Amino acid sequence: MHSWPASEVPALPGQGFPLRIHDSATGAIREVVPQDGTARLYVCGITPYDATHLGHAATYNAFDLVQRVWKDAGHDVLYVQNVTDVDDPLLERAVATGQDWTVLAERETALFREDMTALRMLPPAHYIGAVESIPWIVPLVKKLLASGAAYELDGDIYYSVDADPHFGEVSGLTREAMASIFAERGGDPERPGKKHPLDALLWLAARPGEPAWDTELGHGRPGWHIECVAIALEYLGMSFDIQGGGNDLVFPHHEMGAAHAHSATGVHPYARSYVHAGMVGLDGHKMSKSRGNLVFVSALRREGVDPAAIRLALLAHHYRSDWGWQQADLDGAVERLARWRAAVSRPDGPSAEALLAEVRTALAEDLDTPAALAAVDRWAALAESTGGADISAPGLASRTVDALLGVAL
Ligand code: 5CA
Ligand code: ZN
Repeated sequence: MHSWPASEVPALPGQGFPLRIHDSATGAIREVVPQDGTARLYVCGITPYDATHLGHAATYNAFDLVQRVWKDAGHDVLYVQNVTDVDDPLLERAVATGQDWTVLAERETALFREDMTALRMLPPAHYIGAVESIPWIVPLVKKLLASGAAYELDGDIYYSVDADPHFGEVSGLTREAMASIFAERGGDPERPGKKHPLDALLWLAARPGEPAWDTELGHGRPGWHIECVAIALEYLGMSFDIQGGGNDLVFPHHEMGAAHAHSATGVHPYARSYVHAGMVGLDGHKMSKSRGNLVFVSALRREGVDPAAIRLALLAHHYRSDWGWQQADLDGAVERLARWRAAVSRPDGPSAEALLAEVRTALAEDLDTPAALAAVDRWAALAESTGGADISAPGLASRTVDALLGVAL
């Protein structure tokens, strides 16, 4: 499917620093070293049954910054994102609201593109739907069946978690913890006939009233984890740099993905780093489509909120922390945006070279956006109080904020 338009990334003098970022598998902040100059990133995309909420936006903001830091450090970036355009929650919502599931998915995906464009998120080079990826999923599942890493159960096909000796290394969870999370997040540990309760669906035989495709695996539709593996392998290959998403995807989604991919290719690791953004909540609960406690990006835009202020509100929180959205987040961001815009609108100001270095340093160290924002605040305050004689400073400060934080002043 088509992606969305790229906003310009202004050129900055000099070069940024190598990205160091937290990896869930090792629990450490490590330097990411792209193998051949090209940094490869896969980020789990939306399931398009509702509009983009601020939690989604926060997660995509984090991975947008990853790309900006990489580009600033001189790398090309190959970015891939999926759309889970056929899956249980989408089909259930379509039935509940009497809509055609394809119409629902297309409408919400279109709105997501608009939101991402308004927020100046860099677009993926490949934006791929689950339905589009079926031709790559089928041979992968066949391979898993042939090697004994997958088995059939009443027409469905399961991945056998015992097939991968590395299973468990992404999340580091105990089997007990896995079992309880698996049940909460769409797994079916109780189903009779499974070899292991944690075994995950690769392929679902057609259910009455549900969409299905005729393939060599039979009439059915793909499971969720294999969708992302198939798309990532098609465009990035094994051992790509970062598998990203929110921390609700650590287990089972990214654990299973790593295992499916290892069993299918014999190569380890699937991704060099697994990077996870914190959950954004509202009124004490994770913002989620199923709970309905949502603040939509598109609703804020309709109310006339400047998308740059939405983005600044997200940037004020460290990407790894879980936090609760409050009106004060937006009010603070609107006020900060006005201060920054006033500062870069002056004819001259204090030199912005140190500011550029500070923002680069902060972002390269595990995307420390609160520190980056504080550096811009200090520069803006100095511009306001003492002024300065550097006529190139407002332009450089503006380009720094635009190129590295994605906020156009
Ligand atoms: N389609 C799958 C991924 S393959 C999916 O999880 N879709 S989603 O629409 O539920 O979420 C899209 C992205 O937003 C995922 O990376 C997810 O981890 C992230 N996300 C979902 N809810 C939140 C939240 N409340 N806060 C932060 N990130 C969130
Ligand atoms: Zn995914």
